[in-house]
Amino acid sequence: MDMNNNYDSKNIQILEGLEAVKKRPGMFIGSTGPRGLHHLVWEIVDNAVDEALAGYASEIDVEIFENDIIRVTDNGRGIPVDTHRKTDLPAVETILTTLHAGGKFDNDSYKVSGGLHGVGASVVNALSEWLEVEIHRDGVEYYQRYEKGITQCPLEKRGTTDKTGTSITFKADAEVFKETTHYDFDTLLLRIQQMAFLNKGIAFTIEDKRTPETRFERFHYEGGIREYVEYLNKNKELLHSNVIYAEGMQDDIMVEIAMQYNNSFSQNIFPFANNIHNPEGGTHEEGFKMTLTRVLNSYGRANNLFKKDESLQGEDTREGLTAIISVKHPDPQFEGQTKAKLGNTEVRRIVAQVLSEGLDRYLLENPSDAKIIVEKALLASRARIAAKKAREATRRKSPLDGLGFASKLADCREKDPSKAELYIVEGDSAGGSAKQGRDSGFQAILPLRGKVLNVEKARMDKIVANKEILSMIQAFGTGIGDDFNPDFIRYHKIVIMTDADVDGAHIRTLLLTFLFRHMKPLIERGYVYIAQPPLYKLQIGKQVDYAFTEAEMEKKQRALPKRAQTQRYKGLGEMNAQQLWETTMDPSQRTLLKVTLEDALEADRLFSTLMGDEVGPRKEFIQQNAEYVKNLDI
Ligand code: 28G
Repeated sequence: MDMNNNYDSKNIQILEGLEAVKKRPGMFIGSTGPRGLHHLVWEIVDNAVDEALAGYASEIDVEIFENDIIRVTDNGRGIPVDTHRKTDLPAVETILTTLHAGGKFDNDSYKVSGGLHGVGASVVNALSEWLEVEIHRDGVEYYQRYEKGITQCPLEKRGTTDKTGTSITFKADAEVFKETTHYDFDTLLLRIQQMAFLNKGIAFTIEDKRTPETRFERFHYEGGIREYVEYLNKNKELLHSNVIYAEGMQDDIMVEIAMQYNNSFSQNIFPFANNIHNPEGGTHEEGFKMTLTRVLNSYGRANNLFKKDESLQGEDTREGLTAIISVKHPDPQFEGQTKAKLGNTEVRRIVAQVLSEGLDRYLLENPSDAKIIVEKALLASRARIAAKKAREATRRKSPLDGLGFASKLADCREKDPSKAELYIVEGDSAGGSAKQGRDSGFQAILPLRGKVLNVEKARMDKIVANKEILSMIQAFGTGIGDDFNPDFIRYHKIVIMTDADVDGAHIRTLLLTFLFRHMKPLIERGYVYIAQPPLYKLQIGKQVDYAFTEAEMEKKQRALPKRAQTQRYKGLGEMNAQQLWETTMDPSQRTLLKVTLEDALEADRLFSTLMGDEVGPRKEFIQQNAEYVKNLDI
């Protein structure tokens, strides 16, 4: 009787939980778009990672089957199957059907991989058309199936086994994920590789079995984040060959830091908490920056490397630095919806201690590296002071235009940034057509004439001396460097319009590199776009149509009653003003590609590959330009 009551109330609780998830899936997994869909995989993988971090699993396999069915397998202990006294259900069924079962039913382990939402396997189950779990434990193989989170059969013994572990197979519910149930292999692959870097020793595999030509990758890094830093620095010229590494544990909080300088001018510091990247930083990054500045200053002073009155500012010590800070915390507090920032205040002090000890020791044991690092920071410091003087000087030249020279900007009448667009156009002739063709009410045109500087190879003093870059800064209204303020932007659409050839791709990359390195918030806010001019014109008499790819051109050609005359545009300059407007600028007809940088780490690798010293990878990129836009646009 008592048992029955309990069983019924348990059942009701399960159904209520399921209803809540199905009613508002976004509350649990962020969205029902592609992100939310991929999130299902991460929820399950996170549980496997927890089992591995607890020391019981060494291998995690992810498979994608036809119809976008996902299977995740680990070789851990297997989810327990014993019947829970209160619920009368096997532990595995409780975990897979009860909301937040993790928190309620076990307080034995601390979960390290919180996941973005950390909602647990029951949410994945509720949002799956079906889900099957297979457990190998104590010599027995167990199996259970669920549909939309509802148990289909009692936990079943299927035979004996000499393995242990858990395997979960599921198919996302297309009624929930209405937009798409397609998994992007590269998205899964990148995150799995990242997990492998962040959790040393765990072997991950990923296999795509959806098409006959299957893809398979294995990631296993005994060096963990040390190897991550090496990977990120791969196409860069290193200032010292060793990766500096420090680790430590305090109050159950684990801290790992890996860092290495290269000869570039950009800083790449990537902080993680519980395997989640925190693009807005937080206390771990603060502790790191603060300590790096303090340690390098005291080393420089103690070893007489500074001229008198000289000292390093924080930014000087980060020029050319690639660093990973990884914190694992039993109770991480994040700020902001997307866990962009870590808030736990005690972490600042612990990171500071770990880095201070590790870096002091490294500098002491490697005096020649130490000297190179401090001198790099000193150069940065001197350049920073010179750049400031240069900026002030150019500003003083003309009280009228802020930057001291006449730009070729043809502005629009609209002053409300949310309604205004700026087209950055390659070359004077295309600039001319764009000026004639545009709607000057809300479209401004900035033609670029000279060479855009490769900011990957220049310090701020040189950057602010480049005319093309100056006209952009002036047109944007945001300022640059210390003065940069994205709130002053004058256009919410900045559209890069270049020729569809190799030179055009190169200029576009130079522009994007500048925006990525020095105006990243504009990209993050979604203000940066790439125009898509057509590649072909089809014409029969007075009738004109356009095609954006060769395939589209051929398709259109086949659909026509007679053969159209085709023209391949080699550059924007070949289009007249009217054509440019119709195909590329008219908001009701054009396609714009929005530039997004969800994965800043990959973007950085991409830009340093493209714009760095190594010629091989860059050449390859220019040949595979289409792929590049896809990469930026994930
Ligand atoms: C394959 C896809 C995802 C998992 C385990 C192993 C245990 C476990 C998972 O326990 C909490 C604690 C004990 C009931 C723990 C096994 C202790 C002893 C586990 C996974 C509740 C859950 N033996 N492996 N959960 N327990 N792998 N992979 O989900 O009391 S989840």
